[in-house]
Amino acid sequence: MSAADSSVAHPEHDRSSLSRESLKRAFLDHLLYTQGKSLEIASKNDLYQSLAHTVRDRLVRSWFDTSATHQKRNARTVAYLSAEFLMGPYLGNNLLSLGISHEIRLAMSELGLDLDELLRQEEEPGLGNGGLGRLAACFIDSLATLEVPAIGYGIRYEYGIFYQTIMDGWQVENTDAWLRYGNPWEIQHAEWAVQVKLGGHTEQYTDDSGRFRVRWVPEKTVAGVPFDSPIPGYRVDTTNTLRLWRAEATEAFDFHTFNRGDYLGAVNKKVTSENLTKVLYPNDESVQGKELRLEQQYFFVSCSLQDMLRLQQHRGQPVTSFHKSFAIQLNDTHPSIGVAELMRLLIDEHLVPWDRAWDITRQTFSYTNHTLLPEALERWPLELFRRVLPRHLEIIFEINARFLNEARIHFFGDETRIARLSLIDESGERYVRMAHLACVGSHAINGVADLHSELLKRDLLKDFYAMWPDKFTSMTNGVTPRRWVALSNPRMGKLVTRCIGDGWIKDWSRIREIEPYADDAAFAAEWRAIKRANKIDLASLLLRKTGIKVDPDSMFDVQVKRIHEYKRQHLSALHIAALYHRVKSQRNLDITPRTFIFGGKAAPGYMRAKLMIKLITAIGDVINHDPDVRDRIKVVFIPNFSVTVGQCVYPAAELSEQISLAGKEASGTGNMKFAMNGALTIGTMDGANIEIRDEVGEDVFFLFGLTAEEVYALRREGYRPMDFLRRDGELHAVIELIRSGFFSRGDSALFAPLIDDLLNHDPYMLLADYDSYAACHSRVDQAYRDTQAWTRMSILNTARSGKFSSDRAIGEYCDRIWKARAVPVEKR
Ligand code: CRA
Repeated sequence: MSAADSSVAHPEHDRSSLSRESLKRAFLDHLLYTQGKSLEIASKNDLYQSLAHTVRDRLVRSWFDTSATHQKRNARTVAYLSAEFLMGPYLGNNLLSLGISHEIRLAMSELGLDLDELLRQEEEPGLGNGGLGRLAACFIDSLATLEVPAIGYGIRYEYGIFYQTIMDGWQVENTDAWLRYGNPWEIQHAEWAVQVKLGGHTEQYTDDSGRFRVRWVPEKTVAGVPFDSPIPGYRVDTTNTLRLWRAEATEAFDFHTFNRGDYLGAVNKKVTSENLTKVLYPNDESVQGKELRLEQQYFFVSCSLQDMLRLQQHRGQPVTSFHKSFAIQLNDTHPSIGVAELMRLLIDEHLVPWDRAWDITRQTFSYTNHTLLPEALERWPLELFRRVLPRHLEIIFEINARFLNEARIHFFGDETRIARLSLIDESGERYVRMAHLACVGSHAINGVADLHSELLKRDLLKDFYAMWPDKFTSMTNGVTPRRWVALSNPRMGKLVTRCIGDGWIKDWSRIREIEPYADDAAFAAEWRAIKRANKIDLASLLLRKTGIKVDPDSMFDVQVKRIHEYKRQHLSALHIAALYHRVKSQRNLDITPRTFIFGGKAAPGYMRAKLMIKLITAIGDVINHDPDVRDRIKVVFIPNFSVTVGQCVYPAAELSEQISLAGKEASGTGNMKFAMNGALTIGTMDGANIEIRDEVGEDVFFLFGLTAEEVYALRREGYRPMDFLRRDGELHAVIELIRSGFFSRGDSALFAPLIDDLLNHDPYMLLADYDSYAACHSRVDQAYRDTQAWTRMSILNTARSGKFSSDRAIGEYCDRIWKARAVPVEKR
């Protein structure tokens, strides 16, 4: 029995539908009636689909008891609006929530099937780029587990984040046709479809009662169809909903074209409408300013707001108390058009007067900012915006005029500040500033870690902070201990449960209770054995995926995250090349054997990031094959890092690389997953690293590098990377080695774009931090040799990671921003 199946009784445990016999029967029924197969001829996918349906059936009862309760109680509902939900595979997590993994495993094995193999069949829905999308997934897990009424609203992309392969060391993108074999976790609700207008123009008129009104005459209308997936809380009766919208052509629209006799034209327009939700933009923290992207954002936000208004009506509540029923969180600026859309719906369609509508809107929305990077700040060229959303532009102008009047009183005579605050950037070509719309239309604004929130107040949003200091708050991110410990690391879960019970799964702060075991030799030995077993699992995955054999007794030093210059994977690459240089120049060098593991995707158009992947794989290629290294250093790049791969990586890691330039990583959440699973952090004073270090203690954290303050100071003084290079002989040699083409079969031009940039500009200050990083790694090297001390640190690290559960984060959002509470579900 795994930790996941521990003694906590699921409320439905006594139900006969969860018995092994009925699970088996239901499974065989689905195989026959849903898949149309018998056991003898079923494909692996048939088996997986049947099992998934069997499990889904067992969620349906609590799913609609949940919505019935929420409706009856008219409970304040959190609507989490996010362009991305990076859910990861559902099956394992749903089994965990229901508490039936053990029974299912037995049921399957009695049918001669292996549950693990079926779990591996699931294609994960990769509907997100990285941290932001995965955060949304952790948050809806916590909302359900905390029994808070909530709906996740997003887009049902037909193609999620691309599937990454590595060819000759380069990233190659492949389409992710995740829906190819069907998605058993969704239910389509055609009856709740809504219509979304796009383009066209507006007209003013006076209605029958003499009221001045505006009519939006769209160029086209697209239908939004909701696809719902159940989000069960862990061992509670609450099953919330993730509602993702798919774009379809509207029939009305087709008829119009048909009537003109243009059959092919109608079909073509149908295809165009459906393009809206075809593909996820694969950029993490950079915007492309593409019309389709604005349409995607508007589409899902409009669908979601119309849906909430429908629910409001269904609950028998007036639109004017919308803000009492819904707390809408904007996950970054992607859904911020919601501010203008809710205003439009209230004013144009529900005839609510402006001031009242504005009041409702502001009380409804709150905004989370996720980055300070300028290239991620969304702004739309005004003309493009007008073309897609003519009515919204008018509304934004009106919001802006009223807002700037208020600002002028606040900042009397300070017109440069007024221009900075404006929702319209008029410094050159005109743009609509989406972050400003989000700030003005929300009652709360938060950053995702304390440093990030401070920097928002000091830099990016300083004018808004000066105007409305009380709107600003900090909410440090968190991750769910269900998926990231109980499900991913069952060995550790079992050990912890044996020692302190299984309360940690729902209340991760209780993990503290293992702290005394840090000095218990037997516990430490088991802890080590578990890490080793997890490393062996990962080693076999690496062998399968890359053909590279690694030593499970070497230190697993891991950096998995999106590939980005600010995250500085190339800093690690420089250090690895330096280690190699050392090994080559000192024959008998005594080093701790290490396996450097990398994983992550580069945005397809981000050439520098793609070159960073090539640099890592190229260095690895030389090192992995050089007999002088004697296998003491291995470098592996795992292709297609995803939630599924992450579940195998975090539990096996011993050192977690969190090495962004201070002030650049808003929070990070991988850092938390590593810490919970007992990997020590080597990191800078950036994002949530700072808080991790505060919690685990400075002696359990390998700190290096400039602080954000020092980074600013150095930049102010004028940063000259060459000054740092001259001081460091080893670094100089390494850079020359790369530059000479040593790692690129003599091609000295290949890495020039990266290297020249480091020497001349180095915007992420690798050279300034290099020394400190390399010295820190020497301390890591020494520390790892003392196995007992290392294990002790690892245990303490996990024991003190209690703060980083998304349950804590969601608790804070509920108290401080959403004013939402738990509503236990009444069973029918
Ligand atoms: N890329 C930040 O960079 C943060 C997550 C979630 C990011 C991470 O440091 O942990 O958000 N920002 O808050 C982002 O997507 C648009 O900005 C991220 O995932």
